[in-house]
Amino acid sequence: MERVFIGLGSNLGDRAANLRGALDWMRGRRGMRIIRVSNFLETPPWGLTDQPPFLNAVALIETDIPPLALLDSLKSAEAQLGRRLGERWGPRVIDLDILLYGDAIVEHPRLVIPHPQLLNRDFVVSQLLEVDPDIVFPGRGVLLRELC
Ligand code: A4P
Ligand code: MG
Repeated sequence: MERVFIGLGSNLGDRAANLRGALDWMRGRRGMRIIRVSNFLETPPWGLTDQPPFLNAVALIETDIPPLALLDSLKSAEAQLGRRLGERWGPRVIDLDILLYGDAIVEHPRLVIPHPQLLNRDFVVSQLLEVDPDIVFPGRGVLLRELC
């Protein structure tokens, strides 16, 4: 089993219900177990700033689903939960990102882990540390909390 941190974000519709819907989806999934979930945090839009504020959360799960299969699974969850394709970084009902996957480093055309924007987004770092203050950042051998 790998320890995987999933970033959840929503800025359309009933944002809290959307995050809860995604967590319920994970709970019902074979090969996936939720260990801990951060608080839901309202954050100003990052990247494309002309859009509504987000509600963000981070979940720590244990899973034996390999990284690319997990990505496909999360993408299908997004579609089931009502996400329509939109512009990059634009408003969305639900966004599910793989932030960290154990200590794996993945550089694939469809998947980059650690998530490329992770260290640029303070709210992601603080929610990761809320869920586990002792995360070691893959590849660097340092504690995440010492990187910020
Ligand atoms: N992809 C590559 N690596 C990953 C990964 N680690 N996890 C690829 C998930 N997906 C990954 O993602 C586009 C493609 O990225 C996927 O098909 C996958 O192959 P997407 O979710 O369809 O589109 P996106 O989310 O608009 O793009 P991107 O680059 O994933 O953006 P982010 O980083 O998800 O940013 N502001 C606040 N306050 N809170 C937010 O949550 N989120 C975004 C989206 C922008 N601003 C935000 C927030
Ligand atoms: Mg995304």
